[in-house]
Amino acid sequence: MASTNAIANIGVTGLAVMGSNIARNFARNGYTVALHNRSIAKTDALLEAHGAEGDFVRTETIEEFVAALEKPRRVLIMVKAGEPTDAVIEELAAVMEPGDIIIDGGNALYTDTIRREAAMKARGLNFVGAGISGGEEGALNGPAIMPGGPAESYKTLGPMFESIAADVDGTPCCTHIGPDGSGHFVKMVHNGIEYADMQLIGEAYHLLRDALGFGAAQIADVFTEWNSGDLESYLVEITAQVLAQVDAGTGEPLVDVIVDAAEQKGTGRWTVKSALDLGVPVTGIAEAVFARALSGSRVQRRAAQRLASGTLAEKPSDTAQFTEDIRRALYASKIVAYAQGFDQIAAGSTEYNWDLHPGDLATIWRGGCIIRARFLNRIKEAYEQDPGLPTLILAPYFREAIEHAVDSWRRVVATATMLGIPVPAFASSLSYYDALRAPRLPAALTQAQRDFFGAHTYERIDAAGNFHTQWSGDRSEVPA
Ligand code: NBP
Repeated sequence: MASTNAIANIGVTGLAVMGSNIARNFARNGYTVALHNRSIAKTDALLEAHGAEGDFVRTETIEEFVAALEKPRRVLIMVKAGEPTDAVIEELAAVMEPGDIIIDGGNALYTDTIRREAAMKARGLNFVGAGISGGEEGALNGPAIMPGGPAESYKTLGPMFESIAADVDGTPCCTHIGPDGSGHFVKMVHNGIEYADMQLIGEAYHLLRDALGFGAAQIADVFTEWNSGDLESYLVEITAQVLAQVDAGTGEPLVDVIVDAAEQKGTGRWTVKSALDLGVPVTGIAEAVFARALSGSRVQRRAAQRLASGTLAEKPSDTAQFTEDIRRALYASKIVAYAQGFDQIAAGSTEYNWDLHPGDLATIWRGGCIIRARFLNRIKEAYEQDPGLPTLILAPYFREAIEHAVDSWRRVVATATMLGIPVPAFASSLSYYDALRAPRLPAALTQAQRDFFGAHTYERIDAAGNFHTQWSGDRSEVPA
């Protein structure tokens, strides 16, 4: 029911697909929701289609919108990230009062959120950057929500967010993440992991198609079967559905008539840039971002199509065994991608003094969000057993899972290479694993080279301190 004089519990501004669905979700959960959009048409369209779902307050101007809210006022911004978000924050801040709460639920870059939080704090306002995952369906029926910002704000916002979030076994997929930009930071890494997960699934599909010659419908059946085991997840489930979809126009599998150039909106790229700054090797995520860019390099791809392949191997003869090898390689690579993502979260937490709890993230990512998966229960348990785990790969469950998979993983990467099928994420994840467990890396040589041309010094394995070899002199070693 639309009414004009209700005192709203929360306001939502930005009523495109995400904002509308979140507003409806709040209303369905018993909250009175003030509605605002830059252009009134979206507000009216929402009220006309769904006004009967709960109590909404229609407003046209920002002043009217803010006046419709109970105090402390809570406004959720769901507009396009970047400049539009800054513009809306400024408009709101001009009319809001100390103690009011502005929440940005868009996909903001976490450094923007840190900046905005500081600016709003200086004006006496509480600013909450909240990562929201789950796409439009999640927004309506229960997303995973990652709110950062002042702990004080979570006291009033927490119960509201928790009531609209997804829940798994009675636990809401929402918790206070930490100060300022931490909510958007973990949402960014979540999206980076999503990129890696999707790339790994893509490589598995590519191998089933080109190494084993399976058609889309047959591959759909493989993914359906995989979804009943360790790989059970939203992404594997929808992969099976997508592969089973037939194009109405041609009668071909839909996937075969879609242009093979993947696009991106930027959160994967942000994750990799941040990881570079933090010095965390997120190789799986980086390969996924580069793989999308390569797929979109249409000019180079067209020009390169006749390049030599070298002598290719025969396709695997044992179809069932190779299918199982791919499943295991996918699982092992996925463990690596998540381990790397959690390493980045730990590094971000240290860098910004956020005191993040990785087990909490695994808990809230079990439902509502795009990377929801059975496997997150295992991550949650791993951090419960050892909160100081140096890497997820060392948790007993994951260590065992990788040991069980490692021969298959090597066969898959070797076979793909011999068949000329690109598997950048499978291969780099395996190399990462091999590098982590290597007793000696070639980095000793790198250090010697750096000392040779730049006198950058090195440490010795048998003495404390730094040393330099006088390369252009008598080549004797001196303490640095
Ligand atoms: P969009 O990202 O497409 O943004 C459209 C909304 O922004 C409209 O309400 C539009 O108003 C408003 N807007 C723009 Br554009 N410029 C504005 C300005 N200068 N001042 C005021 N309003 C302005 O909407 P969305 O896809 O619903 O996503 C909303 C947010 O949620 C984004 O930050 C997005 O990254 C994030 N997100 C999206 C998803 C998803 O699956 N789509 C998932 C998770 C998070 P108008 O109607 O007047 O043009």
